[in-house]
Amino acid sequence: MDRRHFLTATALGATANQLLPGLLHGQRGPDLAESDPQAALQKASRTFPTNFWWGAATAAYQLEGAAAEDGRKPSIWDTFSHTKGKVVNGDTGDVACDHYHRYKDDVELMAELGVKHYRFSISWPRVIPDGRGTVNQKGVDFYKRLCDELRAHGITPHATLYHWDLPQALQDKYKGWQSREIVNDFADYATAMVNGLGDRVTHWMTLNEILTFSVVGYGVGNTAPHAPGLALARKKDQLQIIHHALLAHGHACQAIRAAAKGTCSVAIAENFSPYVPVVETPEHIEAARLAFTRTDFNGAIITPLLTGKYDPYWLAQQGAEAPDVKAGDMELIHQKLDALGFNCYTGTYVRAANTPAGFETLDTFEGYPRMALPWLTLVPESIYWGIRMITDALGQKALPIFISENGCADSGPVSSTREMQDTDRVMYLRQYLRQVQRAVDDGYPVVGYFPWSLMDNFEWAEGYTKRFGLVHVDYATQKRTPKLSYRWFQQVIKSGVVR
Ligand code: PNW
Repeated sequence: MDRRHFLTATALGATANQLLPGLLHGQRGPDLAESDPQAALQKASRTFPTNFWWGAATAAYQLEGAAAEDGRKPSIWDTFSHTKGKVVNGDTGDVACDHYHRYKDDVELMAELGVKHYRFSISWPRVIPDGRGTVNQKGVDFYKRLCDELRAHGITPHATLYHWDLPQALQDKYKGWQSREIVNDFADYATAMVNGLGDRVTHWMTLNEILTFSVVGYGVGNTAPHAPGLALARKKDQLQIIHHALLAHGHACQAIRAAAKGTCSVAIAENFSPYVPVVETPEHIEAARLAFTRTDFNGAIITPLLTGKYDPYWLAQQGAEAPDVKAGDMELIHQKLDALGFNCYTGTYVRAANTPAGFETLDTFEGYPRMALPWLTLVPESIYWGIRMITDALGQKALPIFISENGCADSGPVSSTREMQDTDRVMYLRQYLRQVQRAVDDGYPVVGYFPWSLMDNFEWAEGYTKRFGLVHVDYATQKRTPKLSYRWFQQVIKSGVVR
């Protein structure tokens, strides 16, 4: 029995089987492996399972606009983007892609692309403007309309509850994620959303990228800071924020399941750091495994999420900076997940070394290939090793993984008169997707892929200067134009093959 068949035969629980029918059972035509190795190699090469989740991803503040409409109140990102000098060109999400009004056109673009899954986020201050208390029905109704439109086109909605737009009221009231009070407020918000949308949404994600909104939002000295833009110098303060986020996730998982009327899938989208063995030999693969568990911040986030414990090696290194943990916290954090979302953009090369930690990470030099953002080095194998380490380093053999984000900013051209030839994005996505396919072939339980992003949108501190979309947006006219990468991805979905 090979690895893939072993996994699919033993690993998946009933819930996953109900939600992912046929997906992990290798429905890729006859398996020729036993009879003809050469044919099997060709057959296996670059094909995806027939029920693979082909999707696209976005987030509320980055594309909705309508910032003060129908009762929505400000989030920390409204405040931050309206603060002079925080975002390039003083850009804000006030209008963004005007998706709030143009969602029907945007669903049409998804349908034409061929995606059957769509990952979006709910704006907390749109649906509970003060963060706690009264639900704003007009806000909930927008997501009802959106979900109805998606479902009418055969597209499954995957809703993320928190993609960084914290209600400003909660930042003002108790300093947002710095306070443990947020745990209950977030769970109440989750309950309200399942009550309001649970007849339309069965696939939920709690949080997006704990590391980014905690350490980059509240931490120190980042050159492209995020809201609320604080610079808490003590590492303990940052780790406490992470701890609150982990608790909020756990409490929300319970809240979603308690409020759901039928079967639902609960996940989280995390950008844990993938480490790539620079040479794929056993000693360097072991080094990658050690790096995965021992390096900041995997041991602080993905390890407790999936195993219920902070990594012991990591924790010992924190000393007095370790977060305060109350009785019962780790149990609350450690909720069984139906799936794990992996946001993957780049990674770090590693090799075995005679160091106390047992490995060393390698630098990327100045001329190393990177996409149109300084941090976005091209490391396609990061997506394979990230998937693999969830199983190999954290022992999560039964956990379906989907790529909840993967993509790059392009270097143009931004002409609206002819096709946008984003050949750099085609190159980037093709290389990463081949590595996803490699993980599928190796038998790792990869169930879906959501490129970031469906369309150009507000790229946080970079404003509108960085474009991650498969679809170009002319912000002056709101005209949408599919780029070359959209056509390329359309073919991938249609054929189930990455070429
Ligand atoms: C993600 N890094 O953030 C977010 O989830 C999206 O909202 C965002 O638009 C997208 O990636 C592109 O930036 C990241 O430094 C921020 O490695 C920073 C990093 C990765 C992802």
